[in-house]
This record gives sequence, structure tokens and C-alpha cells, in this order.
Amino acid sequence: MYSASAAFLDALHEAGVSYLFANFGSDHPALIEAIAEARATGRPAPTPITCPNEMVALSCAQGYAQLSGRAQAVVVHVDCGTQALGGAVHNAARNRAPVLIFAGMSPATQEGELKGSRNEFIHWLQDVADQRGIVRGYVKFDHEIRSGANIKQIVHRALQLASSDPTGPVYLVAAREAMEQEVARVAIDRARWRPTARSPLPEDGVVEIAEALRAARRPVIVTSYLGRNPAAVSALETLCQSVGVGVIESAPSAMNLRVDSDFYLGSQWNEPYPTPALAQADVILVIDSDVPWIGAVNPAPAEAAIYHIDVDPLKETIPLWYIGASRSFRADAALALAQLNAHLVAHPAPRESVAERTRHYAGLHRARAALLAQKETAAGGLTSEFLTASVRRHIGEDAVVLSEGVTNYPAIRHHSGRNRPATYFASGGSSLGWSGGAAIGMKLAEPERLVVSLTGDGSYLFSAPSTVHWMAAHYRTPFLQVIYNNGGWRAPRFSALAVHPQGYAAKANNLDLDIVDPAPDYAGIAAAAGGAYARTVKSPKALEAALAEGVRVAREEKRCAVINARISVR
Ligand SMILES: Cc1ncc(C[n+]2csc(CCOP(=O)(O)OP(=O)(O)O)c2C)c(N)n1
Ligand SMILES: [Mg+2]
Repeated sequence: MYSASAAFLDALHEAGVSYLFANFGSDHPALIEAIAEARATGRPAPTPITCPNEMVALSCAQGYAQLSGRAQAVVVHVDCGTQALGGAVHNAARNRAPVLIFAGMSPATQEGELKGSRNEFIHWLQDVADQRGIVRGYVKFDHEIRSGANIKQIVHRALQLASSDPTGPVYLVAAREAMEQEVARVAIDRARWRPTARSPLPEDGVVEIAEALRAARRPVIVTSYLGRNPAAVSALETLCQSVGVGVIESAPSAMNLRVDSDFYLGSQWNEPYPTPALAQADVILVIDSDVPWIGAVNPAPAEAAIYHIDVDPLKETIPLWYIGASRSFRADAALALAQLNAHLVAHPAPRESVAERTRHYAGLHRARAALLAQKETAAGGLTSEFLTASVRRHIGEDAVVLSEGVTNYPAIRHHSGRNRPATYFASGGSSLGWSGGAAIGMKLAEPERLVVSLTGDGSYLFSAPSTVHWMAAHYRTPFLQVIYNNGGWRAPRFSALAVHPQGYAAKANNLDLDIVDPAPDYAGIAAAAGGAYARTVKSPKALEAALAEGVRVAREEKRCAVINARISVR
């Protein structure tokens, strides 16, 4: 007997899916049976990873894809489990994370007509009008597997869609009877299901952008995540050197350029004032960014020429979106940068102007570095700047940093360093709670790397830390986690005061945003759930000792370390 579920596992395995981040239910008897059969008979299949919370499951798959580029599978329970994926669906969509999500459906028969027919009361309760509608606004493709006969083709098509630009999550469902069906074996030629080829710039676009950069007085590049493809990082630096162009990261979710590069000008976030290098730019090249600037407070100069490169330059899933680009190109960043570099080798920019621009940007770079160094001293106590700089000193250049610092996103990006590709990630979305599951996914993708999750205290609670730390212990995916504990939710306070600077909220003592009385024992949660090394620290000195031990524990004892850092709030 070869079931549709066995074929489903075979298709995932053929496609290179290593893990099923799974939260099983009554919709999955065929799948559970097929996994047990594969195990008993030694047939290769993806390894199930039990995720006691669905948002953690999808965050794991997202983290895995962020570090490796490879789609994994998430298995959830009917409409209920789909809803419990929660905001992780938003994060995966915004981050363009390739993931295959599979949910069962309530059985399609109720009189025992077919194997898998209804036999539990919940099967009536879970029969809903539009299960796929729960996630339709967020996935690239949603489809019901109606027959087991071509289930392998459907899985390969779904993964091809997920892995083709713009990449993203896909959602498949199937009723129990379809997954139980006995099917013939279908041979698949993997080479015929590859992602679509990446798009280059058109030749006239290469010439126009290169000429504009060469002729500019103050050209800048704005990016958020071109470094999701490590090949683009070195290509960007080559372009910077051959033209003399500064790079601004805008709300970055990837490492895009060495922070030690002369052309690295730092990152901008929600600051309510202009970024000087952006304000002075006459040519701006936006590559891979969803929010390159915030027009009301930090606009691109009206007279600047704006060029735009993105695999989705129209941002087709963001209803209100425009940046006034004079030309937009639907192209892959690494390919486009390589084309620009090749053009500039053949038609080099005048040496004098490259030297002048390089001096200018190197000067800005050095001034910024000096300012950051001043903020990192212990004189101010346990500030987020000091905390991040200490983390940087302890973890080394190769460690993968995940940031979910919220009001401390800027401090974390400014002070965490990062000079190698794929050493910094954020969720790319705004649904908090990504960094725990994502750390596990990254650790599974690259078990030898030190993974470091830096999270707000509120975001830590959103991440379902008891699930995360049980999983990290059980599956031996140890990571270091540092909680930027500022006593609750600072961001909503900032948001309110930015709109109502002189209002009642500005004068109130209590805005219902504090998580205190009692202050949760954040690190203790991880210790209780997964035996993590747990410390709460309140001073720079205590922090240093805890970080040294935390890194050692994560590296040598293969155990998570969670440091709850009570940072000083200004
Ligand atoms: C799932 C989800 N719920 C609510 C919000 C709204 N929100 C944005 S920031 C924030 C507080 C985050 O707290 P914390 O992680 O401690 O960061 P802080 O603001 O203190 O820097 C909340 C509730 C959100 N972004 N995502
Ligand atoms: Mg907080």
C-alpha cells in the first residue's frame, strides 16, 4: 500500500525539504502513519520537528529559509492550527520566506464511504466555509489537493511557486480521504521543477543607472535586504568602490554591507528627522527595500533622480506604495549589481570624482563610527548600546544575530557590528515573536554557527518562550538569547507621543504598557521549559560574566543561555 501521504513525503524529500515543523491533529492519521512507515522501513523522508505552538513552527521554517534560502514544510491542524500560525504568516509573507504550509481539512464524507471518513465530533466543528481564506491575503498560492493521484506534482508546483521570485509562503490543504488514498508511484524529474530563472536588468537600464551614478555628485544606495543573497553583498561593495557611493540601510532585515566598509553609512529607522546623506543625495538607487525612507519626516530630496531595482518593484501586496522612481526595474539584486560592475569595468568612472566621493563617504563613515564608540562605554550603566557592544565582543564575527529589539532595533543594528554576509537578520515583518522559533530554524540550517537572538521583553513573551525552549532542548538547537528588558512595551508609548506630544498620554504615569508587578522571571521561563542557563543582570559587570558563561554554555554544553538584561531607559 502506497498512500497519498507517503507520496507527499516523497515529494518533499525529493525537493530537498529536510524538516516538517509539525503540529499534528485528527486531520493527519494518514500522514502520521506514512511517517511511521517511512521510519520503520528506512525510507528517507523529512524529519518531523514537534512544535507545540504553530507560530513557532512557521517562525522556525522562516528562520531556516532566511539562513539557507531553502523552503521547509510546516504541518498544522485544519482551520484551528492555521489560525494559530497567527502573525507568523504576515512575517513570512513580508520577508518573502519560501515555505510550504500544509493543513488537513475536515473529512469530506460522514457515512464511512471512504477511508478517513468522519469518526470524531470535531470533524463537524472543523468543517468551515473557507479554510484557505484564512491565509489567502498572505500566501502566493493556496490550493486543495483534491486527489492523491497527482499529489507529487502539486507539491512540486507549490514549492516551485514558493521558491520563484518574489519568493514566499504557499498553503496546501487536503481532506483526510485524499491523504489516505492508495496511489500509483509517480517518478519526478527534479530538474523540471526548478524555480524560474532570476531576472537581469535590461541593457539600457544598466547603461542608464551606471551613467547616473558616475555623473552624480552625491550618489547613495538605499537597501533593506539585498544581503538575503550573500552574493549581492560583495557585488555591492565592488560597486561602491568603483563609483564612490554611500550605502544607507533602511529598517534592514539582512546584513547588506560590511559595517567596516568606508561606504557604510549606517541604518535609518523611525527617526523623525532627515538622514543627512539621504538629504544630500542627487542620485538614489533603491535596491531591495520595502520602506526606503519615511517621506513625512525623512524624505528623499525632491530633485534627486531615483532608480529602483527589486524583484517586485511595484510592491504588489502593499496597497499604498510609491517612491517617485524615474525608472523601476524588476530584477534580481545580485545579477543587477554584477551587470553594473561589468559595465563600470568597461566604462570606468573618472578617477578624480571617484576619489572625491570616496573621501566624502569615508569621512561620514569615520565620524559615525567615532560617535558609536562614545555611546558604548559603561559610563551610562547598562544601556542598550553598551549591552549590544558587549554582545558583539563576546560572540565573534561568524555568529548569526537575530534582532527583534523593537525600540532597540537601531541600537542593535548600530552596535552589533557584522562584517560577514548572513550574520544579521530581522523578521522583515512586524508581527512580534519571530526570534525564538527563527533561532531554532537557523540552528537547524547551520548547526555549527553560534545563533544569538536579541529580543525585547515584550517580544520574548510573544515568541511563546516555553515552546521555544522546550524545542531547543529536545532538538539540541542551543542558542544565546538576550532580553532587552525595559519593563514592558516602549514602542506604543513612542507611537502615541509622536502623534500626541503634548496630550494626556504625555503627562500620564500609566499608559497600560508596562509589564511589571510582578516583573516576569523571563530567563526562568527558559530554564523551566528547557533547562536553559538563566541569568538576570542589572549592571555592566554582571553582564560581562553572564555573557561569557552564556556563550560557553551555548557552544560547549549545547544548552540555551537566556540573559534577562534590565537595561536603563532614557
Ligand atoms: C503580534 C504583535 N502584537 C502587537 C504588536 C504591537 N506592538 C508593537 S511594539 C510592541 C511592544 C514590544 O515590546 P518589546 O518587545 O518589549 O519592545 P519595546 O517596545 O519595549 O522596545 C507591541 C505590543 C505587534 N507588533 N505584533
Ligand atoms: Mg520592552
